[in-house]
Amino acid sequence: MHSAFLYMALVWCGIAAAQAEWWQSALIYQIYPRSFKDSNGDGIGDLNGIREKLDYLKDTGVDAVWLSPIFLSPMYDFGYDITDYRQIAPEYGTAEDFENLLKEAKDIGIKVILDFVPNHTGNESEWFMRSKRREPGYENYYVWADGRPDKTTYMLPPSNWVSVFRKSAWQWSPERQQFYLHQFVQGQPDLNYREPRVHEEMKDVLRFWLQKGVSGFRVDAVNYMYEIDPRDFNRQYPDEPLSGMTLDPDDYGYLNHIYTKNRDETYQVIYNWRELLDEYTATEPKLLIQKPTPIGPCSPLLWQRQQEWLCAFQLQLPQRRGQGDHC
Ligand SMILES: [Ca+2]
Ligand SMILES: [Ca+2]
Repeated sequence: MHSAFLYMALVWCGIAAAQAEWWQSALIYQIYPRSFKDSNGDGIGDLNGIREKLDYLKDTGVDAVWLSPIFLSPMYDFGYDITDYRQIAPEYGTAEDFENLLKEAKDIGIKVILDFVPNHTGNESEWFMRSKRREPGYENYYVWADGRPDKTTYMLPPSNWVSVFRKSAWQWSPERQQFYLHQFVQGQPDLNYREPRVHEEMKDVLRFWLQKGVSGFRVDAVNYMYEIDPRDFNRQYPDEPLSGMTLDPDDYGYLNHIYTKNRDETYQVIYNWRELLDEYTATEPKLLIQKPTPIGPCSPLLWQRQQEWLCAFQLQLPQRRGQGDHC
């Protein structure tokens, strides 16, 4: 999930901490790189364009910039379908351009936060290609399932699950002869967080960017990471119940999403990521933040260690005139 507009988020925290963290008084400005500033005249905003505007951002009072995805992507979903989590999209620049942006931002006291998209990759990802081919070690990187048989040989989707962007959340792979799950667009296969290797891969991604010196991550669609465990349902994915809210079976609101979002297993993953980020706090505490959340349609959360607990803080978003709750 993402918002297509830019906005400023004023971070606040209602818990009295022994020492205030930097984000408790920070002005964080979201930048969608494609539309922010084009530095080379090709019509596409880019990293050098952001770098050129750093002084302006500083003058505006910005303490940190959160960059919407800057990674290699076919752009089926505005860059949230990522082919390679470590590679900069060429239209945005190079790895060196990012290093220069990060350095110059730090030099003038602006922190850089990256978008982190853990629920799915793009379908051009090498991981997905390998998983489609059932390469050893990659077989279970994604949520794969056999189809349900009907009266003919035609295979029906494994369950009635509906994508956030309408129609079945399952897509047939002729190569693998199974369906894969995509909670968002077809080109965004869901990673399988019941596969331990996926956890390690994603932690390596976080380490890669932390070692470069980013100040944290905004986590995308975190409450979609886990689906129900099919081992609890005879190794099948069960249908979700009808919501009664609409008669359109292709509409996401047609079902109550009791098996596809807000699963309790998610919290342990967040704990693990928070621990990982805390290994990189020698120079500054790192930010881990998300929106929207299971507890409300417009309640961004910020996770930090508070003694032994993982605390959630609501952030307050200024609303544009005439606009209701919009995440
Ligand atoms: Ca450009
Ligand atoms: Ca998922």
